[in-house]
Amino acid sequence: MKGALIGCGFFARNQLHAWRDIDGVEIVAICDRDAGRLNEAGDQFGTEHRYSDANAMFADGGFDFVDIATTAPSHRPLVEAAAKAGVHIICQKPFAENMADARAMVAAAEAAGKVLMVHENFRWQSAVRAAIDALRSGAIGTPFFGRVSFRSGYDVYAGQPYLAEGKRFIIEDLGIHILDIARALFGEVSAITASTKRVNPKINGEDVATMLLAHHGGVTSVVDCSYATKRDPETFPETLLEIDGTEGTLRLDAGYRLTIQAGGKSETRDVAPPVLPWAERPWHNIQESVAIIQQHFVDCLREGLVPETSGADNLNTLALVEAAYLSAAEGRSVSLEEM
Ligand code: NAD
Ligand code: 89Y
Repeated sequence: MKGALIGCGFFARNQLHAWRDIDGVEIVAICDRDAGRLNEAGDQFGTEHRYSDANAMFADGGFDFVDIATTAPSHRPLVEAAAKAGVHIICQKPFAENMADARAMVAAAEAAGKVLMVHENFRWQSAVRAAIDALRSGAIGTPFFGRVSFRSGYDVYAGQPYLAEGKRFIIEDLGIHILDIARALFGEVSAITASTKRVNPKINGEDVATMLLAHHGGVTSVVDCSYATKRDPETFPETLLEIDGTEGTLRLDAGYRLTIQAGGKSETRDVAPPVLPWAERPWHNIQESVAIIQQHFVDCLREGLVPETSGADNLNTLALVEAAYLSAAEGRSVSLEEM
């Protein structure tokens, strides 16, 4: 299976490492408007075909899928060009800048008969996946309350300076993952209420968001995110969980400790992710999930299956992001039907 990658920036090297490790997959072409980044990635990964223009790359072809690793503003034109070129697509989050673009991208891939998956990788982190699997297996009965929490003071602006510049920040960049985990755990959402705050005066967007979700299945969840939390130990980039069910509780605590209490028993497991050979702490958690989600994409292509985090599925995560911003702006609960 041959692939191409567009966007050789901060995060793409994780994706390139992960593709290199997947059996039977080769990245044969890369593209970036920035010649320095293009050549750095090309030299590191030995990629011969290098392009500054994605349309020229699609015109030359010679690959089965494209991995779009650029930031959101370029996603719609690139997904549409990929669909027109007749290749399968994996696209980074945030999938799109608004719902209209996201729906158009899903429609373009459907019309072309190509698979479109969003690189929504946090639900694929092995510690989070262990919690999802335990919950789905009924380990604590029927859940009725959940807290999905990501609080950190890690300097994400150093590697991703654009995060400090946008009018929107934490919900669109990070909260999107945490909201997606809430969906994976508790199902679809009927209404959301959100409040946001900017604590760091050096950035333009919000760096704190607290969201209350009403899920169709009856769970109430709190999704809270912060990049203004100065604490020791620093837990970046761990997502912590507290879930109450009719038969017990599940906790994913700092240090990747998963505790399930039910039927009078308490079991704590170490669910720390491995540090892959090309990974480094503290990013190893996210890096492992990149390898897992890309393997999932390849498995789905080979077996003709729809990826769990398909473009169509991700419309519901993106709708939560949009609804959260609307709720915070208007100071009211927002029904997802409004999206
Ligand atoms: P970046 O700005 O460092 O890199 C993006 C690269 O894309 C740049 O080199 C830029 O020149 C190139 N580019 C942009 N538009 C292009 C176009 N039309 N044609 C060719 N090249 C183009 O960004 P980043 O920090 O690597 O983030 C990329 C995406 O990955 C973002 O959407 C971000 O949210 C996401 N991300 C995801 C995770 C995760 O865990 N899933 C983590 C970090 C970043
Ligand atoms: O861009 C973000 C992401 O997707 O995961 C963590 C991050 O790099 C900074 O918030």
